Amino acid sequence: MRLLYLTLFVVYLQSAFGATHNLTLRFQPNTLQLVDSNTLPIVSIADTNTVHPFLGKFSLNDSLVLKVINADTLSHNFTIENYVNSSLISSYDSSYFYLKLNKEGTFIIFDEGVFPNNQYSSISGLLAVEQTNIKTYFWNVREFQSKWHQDTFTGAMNPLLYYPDYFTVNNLSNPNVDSHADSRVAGSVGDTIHLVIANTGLSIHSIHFHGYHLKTLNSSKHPETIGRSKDTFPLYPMEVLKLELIPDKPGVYPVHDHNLIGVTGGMFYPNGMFTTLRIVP
Ligand SMILES: [Cu+2]
Repeated sequence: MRLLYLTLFVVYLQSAFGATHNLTLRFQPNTLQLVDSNTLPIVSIADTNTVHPFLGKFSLNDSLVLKVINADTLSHNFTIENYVNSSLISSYDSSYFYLKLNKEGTFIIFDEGVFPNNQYSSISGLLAVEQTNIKTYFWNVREFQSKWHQDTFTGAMNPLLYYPDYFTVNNLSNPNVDSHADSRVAGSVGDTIHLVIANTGLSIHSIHFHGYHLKTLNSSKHPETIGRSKDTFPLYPMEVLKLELIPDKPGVYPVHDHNLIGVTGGMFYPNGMFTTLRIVP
């Protein structure tokens, strides 16, 4: 009987205070394959050795025991917006963080070191603390200037000479976004679909949806836009938007950066920030 009470008490604690998760993230020198034959040296921040942007999904009031290893030759400032405030981790050192996930939303994980070098040359991730059963897609969008990448590692990077030439959704460009199931939005007429878009680049991107209007549920930088229903959504650097899509008709409709240079890759159109929504009856 005493054991039963104890078990019930533990179940109560877990529902009231959330589960505890262990996670290890690593700053790792890496190579990003672009949509053409070009590659870029970058520093990934992820739980595995991948250049796909990290996405950690947890429930509100969960706890996170987070170990961050810096496997790079340079120091990095580990930051999670609203949770971890620019913690310096020396080369080949590590840090532990204990996070109580009591703030709902999606937050950018990035290197808040020397701006723009560190933020730019690191692949930013997302921490999603969402209390929902609704199907949610996550787009981590950004741009790259291929010539800049050698400069970021020698310190010669000049923000006044920024002319990006590759534009990505989750580090993929058209046509590869559509073949990535976690990136390509798919559903049925009448579904409620959420889409979180984070701009982890240095440029403004304006995402244009064909076929449907979406509603802004949240914006980390422009709360005055919450509740608006429209088809084009500007995203400022480091802004996170949460949108709601309830498709009213079936079809395959394009979504793209309305700044048309953003639909190119290595000067080729339409090899950039372009994907399609696939809605079935
Ligand atoms: Cu358009």
